[in-house]
Amino acid sequence: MTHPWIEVEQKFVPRPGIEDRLKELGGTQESQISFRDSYYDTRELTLMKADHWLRHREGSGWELKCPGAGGNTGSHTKYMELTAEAAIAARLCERLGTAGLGTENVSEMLGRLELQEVASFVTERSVWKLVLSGAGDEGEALTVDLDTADFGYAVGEVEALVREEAEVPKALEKIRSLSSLLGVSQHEQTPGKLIVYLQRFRPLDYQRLLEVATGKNDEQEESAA
Ligand code: V4E
Repeated sequence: MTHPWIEVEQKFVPRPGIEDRLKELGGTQESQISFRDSYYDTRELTLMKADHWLRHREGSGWELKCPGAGGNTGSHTKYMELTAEAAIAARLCERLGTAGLGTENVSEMLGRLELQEVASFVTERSVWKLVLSGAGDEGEALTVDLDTADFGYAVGEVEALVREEAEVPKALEKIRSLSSLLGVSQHEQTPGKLIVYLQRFRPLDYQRLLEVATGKNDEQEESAA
């Protein structure tokens, strides 16, 4: 089986003139696309609380993002992206403690696992590709996505997709270099579209996620003490 992709990324607030800056740095606009994402979870947000994000993207299908080895720290994040339905189904059963559903079709599993739509929104995305000169491996471009969600939130993302954990440090280095050239601070922690959607439209769910994140931090601090 092919390894799933590991997505390494840093989000940022797009400043005015960002597209001119991307052009100056040799970037090219690859496409302008629009898609609807619908996120699913149990009523108790069992998946999101465990940092698992199940969505259906119109035109691409099902995707499950889960933490990569070593977890996520600092301003950048690193997630494993599962797109094969059999792999998604197996991970969902593992997380939700069920087995023998008799199907690997994710749409069919929703009802049986009591997964319901938590958020749904359309994104207008401008996709840019850029190869950093002097980075050694000229062939591997970074992607910069400039997104605007239909509920009025704009966010940018510098992203690299790699196959192996060993490739992550280099990807991170490139992301940091490009972010710095774009005037993005290494410490900038910009929320993604879903988090802002929950904050605005499902404040109680947002609060529950925040409590889990804070609880985790407390535990980490306690174990480090
Ligand atoms: C991983 C994750 C979420 C799922 C959405 O991921 P995201 O990268 O925001 O999707 P998108 O559409 O912008 O990019 P694409 O997949 O097309 O490249 S929602 C939240 N997280 C992780 C996370 C977290 N646990 N806590 C906080 C404060 N932010 C993010």
